[in-house]
Amino acid sequence: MDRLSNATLDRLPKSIQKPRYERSAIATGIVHLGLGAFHRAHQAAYTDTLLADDPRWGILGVSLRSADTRDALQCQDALYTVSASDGGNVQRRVVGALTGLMVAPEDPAGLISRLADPPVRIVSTTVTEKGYSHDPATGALREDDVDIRHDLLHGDRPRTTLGTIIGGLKHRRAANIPPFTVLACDNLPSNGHTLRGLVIRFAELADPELAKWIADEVRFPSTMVDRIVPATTDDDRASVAAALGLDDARPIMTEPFTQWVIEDDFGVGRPGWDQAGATFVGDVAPYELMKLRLLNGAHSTLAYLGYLMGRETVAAAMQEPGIARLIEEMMRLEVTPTLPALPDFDVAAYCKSLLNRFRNPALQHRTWQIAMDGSQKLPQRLLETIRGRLAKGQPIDRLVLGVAAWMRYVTGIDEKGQPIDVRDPLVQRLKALADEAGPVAARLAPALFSVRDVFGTDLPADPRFTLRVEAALDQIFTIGARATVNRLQGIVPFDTCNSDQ
Ligand code: CS2
Repeated sequence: MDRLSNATLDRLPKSIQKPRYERSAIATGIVHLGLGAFHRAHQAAYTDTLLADDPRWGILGVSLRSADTRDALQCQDALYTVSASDGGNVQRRVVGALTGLMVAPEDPAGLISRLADPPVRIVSTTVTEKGYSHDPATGALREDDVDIRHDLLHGDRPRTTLGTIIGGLKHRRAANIPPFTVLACDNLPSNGHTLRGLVIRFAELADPELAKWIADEVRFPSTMVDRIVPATTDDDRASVAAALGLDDARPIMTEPFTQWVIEDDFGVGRPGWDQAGATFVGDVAPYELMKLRLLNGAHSTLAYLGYLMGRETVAAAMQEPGIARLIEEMMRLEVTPTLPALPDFDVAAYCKSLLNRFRNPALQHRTWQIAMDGSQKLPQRLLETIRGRLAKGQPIDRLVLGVAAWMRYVTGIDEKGQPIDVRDPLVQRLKALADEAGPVAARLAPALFSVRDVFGTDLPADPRFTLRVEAALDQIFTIGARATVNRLQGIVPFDTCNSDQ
């Protein structure tokens, strides 16, 4: 079968939307760091919608680690398919917004010079939580990180996202080119503000003059990004090829829902992303908190509990009556009251739509995928909510289940005695603590509380938190995750009903 490419675009079936613009006339106005599926399904799709009216905003997509995505997309002129399904209809479109592809480690100096191109006015990031080289509990720069130390010494060939951004800004300042706007698009609270603090701190260590210039001149708007985009499977590639009549080695499978709320604070111009459905606002913080605590908090809880119950996907985990009820109650009773008011926004309807999105049978979103990098995710997804509730003396019984399930998960052995492939930047430390403690809640919970990067110093000192997590973990060890959740929910398992008869 032929490959999707510029030359084969006109062979696409009519039902498949394709770029309505002349691709060769698109300029590169955005450099995006982190060319994963999420960016391609989200920001690149918004941008694709408006390129016909404004050709200034093509995207140079930069992979930060492996060359796989670049290699695959290169053979298809950086075109790819986005398929959106709610379990019924599938809408497919081919996105053409990528004007170039790079792999950062292959040519870090070349990347810096691209960042200094005058037409580039935005540098955006989806580098995942761990890509910010910061301490997730405090937001502070990890100054002792080996890659940060490397970049402080070798600013011309950076390894980190921060070093790359600073390298580009330094070049622009030296060449008297106005700075680009830095647009953070990861699931971090106040992501723009957080990134600004990290970039400035890094620059202070490297070049205080530059740090001052950045603080005065560079904008870092915050954004709330939302679209569920699971990793693509071979089955997805096969179904896309069948629909297109062409091979696409990097298709995206996602849901119809998409949301992007952006703080309207750009230095040197921005695309009219609102014409493509994004919302520009003065303050993103309430939207970010809502999304992080409701969607992502629920996602992580579903991931750890679901995985422990042997449920491979989020949709399958939602078929556990105990989990579905837990998630609904957690969002309504424990998370929603911690959120700042958003005028004209119906949070109850938002929660309802989240439950439907989690149930979407078309998304093969693996619990294992979401379980990754828990040490970087837990603080903003669950622990901040817990802090807020403890400060008001409110109960946290549902929220602690996700924390306890994470502790059980990082032991690296599941409930059937099988190994778990735990992926986390702290995996060695977590595993060592878990091995030393053994499967005993009274030992494992305190051992993991000592990981300050995750829990800070306040939570481990608050028995209202520690005793509840420990009790939940103890139940998970003794009766298993399913029975623990069901017991909290008062759900009598079917087999117990039978044996009672
Ligand atoms: C997920 C997110 O992998 C994860 O941790 O919770 O990627 C989630 O799917 C997105 O934030 C949805 O917008």
